[in-house]
Amino acid sequence: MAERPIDPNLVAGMNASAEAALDRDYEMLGEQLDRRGISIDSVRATVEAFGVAVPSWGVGTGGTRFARFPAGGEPRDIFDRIEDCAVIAQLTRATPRVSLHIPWDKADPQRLKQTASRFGLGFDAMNSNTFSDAPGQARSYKFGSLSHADAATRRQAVDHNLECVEIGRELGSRALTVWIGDGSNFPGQVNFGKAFERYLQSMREIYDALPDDWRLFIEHKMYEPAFYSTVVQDWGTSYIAARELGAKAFCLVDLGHHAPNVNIEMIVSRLVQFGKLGGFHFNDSKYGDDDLDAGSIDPYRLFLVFNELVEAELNGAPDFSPAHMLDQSHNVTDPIESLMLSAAEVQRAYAAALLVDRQTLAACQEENDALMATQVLKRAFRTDVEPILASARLRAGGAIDPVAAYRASGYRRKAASERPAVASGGGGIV
Ligand SMILES: [Mn+2]
Repeated sequence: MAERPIDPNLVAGMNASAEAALDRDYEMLGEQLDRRGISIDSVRATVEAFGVAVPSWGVGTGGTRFARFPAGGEPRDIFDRIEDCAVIAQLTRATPRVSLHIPWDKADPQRLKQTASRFGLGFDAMNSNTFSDAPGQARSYKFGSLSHADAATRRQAVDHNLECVEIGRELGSRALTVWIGDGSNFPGQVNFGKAFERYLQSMREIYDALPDDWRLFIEHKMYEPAFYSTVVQDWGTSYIAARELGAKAFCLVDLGHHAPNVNIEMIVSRLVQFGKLGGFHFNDSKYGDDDLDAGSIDPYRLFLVFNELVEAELNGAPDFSPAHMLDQSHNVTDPIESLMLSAAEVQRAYAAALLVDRQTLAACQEENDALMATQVLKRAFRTDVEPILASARLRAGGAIDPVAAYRASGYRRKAASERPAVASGGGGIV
């Protein structure tokens, strides 16, 4: 039995007092769905099997370019971070894996493995960092890394990614997400073509060293840390790079990395169609471009993305096995609470997308009935699937109300007394 950081008796007691009401809500929703020809139990089973990875860096307090306001009980190292992730997994039962960022999370791989498995957690994609300088590093990434004009700097950045793969192999990870901050702040600063060619060359070296059963994720980002141009600016560039590299390279869609009005669900559809959708970083915009809790601003868009994913699942799309990860930062909330609710938001979008009447939708599309087609989607989106999510959590040993259980547990207060505050006054957004 995995170690549980929150007292299971407390969770069981709170669940017991909420269970009768949940049962009634579940039954009523079940009746409603039954009339629509949907089995609530099968939707719940699908939701139960769904997992989203938690980013290790997400459990610390982030910040903005102005300042960071660290809260009490912040994790001091990767082992504290894993314990915080275990709280999220225990109460939500939706986050079975942790995604590590190197070098921030660098530690003895055996100890990392032991700590994670003590809590019943696994490791998701490894994340490289060549967007900031590590202490003692020979060459600076101030002017880029994989696309840097200087060959020795590119070499160092490639080697760092190879090291991430090596660490990941020991941990049982099967994917590498390559993070870069390469780009320019001024017109003329960088030659676009040369920079992209250098990036591709560096990525080929990383790709060639990848184990056969690994996937390489390329994440596009149009804004920050370079503000005029970024080397992997958009999904088109990401797709070109993934296609150039080969069958193990895929595009990663971070919901925050798009201009306003961009149709993200259509990008998802395109990538699915051509077998290059690697996975997601879920978040929402309006805290930076990509750091707000998933579903905070535009839950309908999150639903529309999952609508495409369910469609792809049902159609048996080729090479379709997207990785689901959260990638957000927390400035004014407790990161554990934010991550628990974000995991639930992602599950909610998935559950609602499973309710779409696809036969009627296809018929509306054939008949050019725009109004009814969009109503089919709205009907699924408007259905309150909370009883399905809560029931899935309860059956899997989680909490009917994860935030209430977390607050009642006093975990943060206890952590604050055990973990001395980390002094920091600078910006800390990632
Ligand atoms: Mn991201």
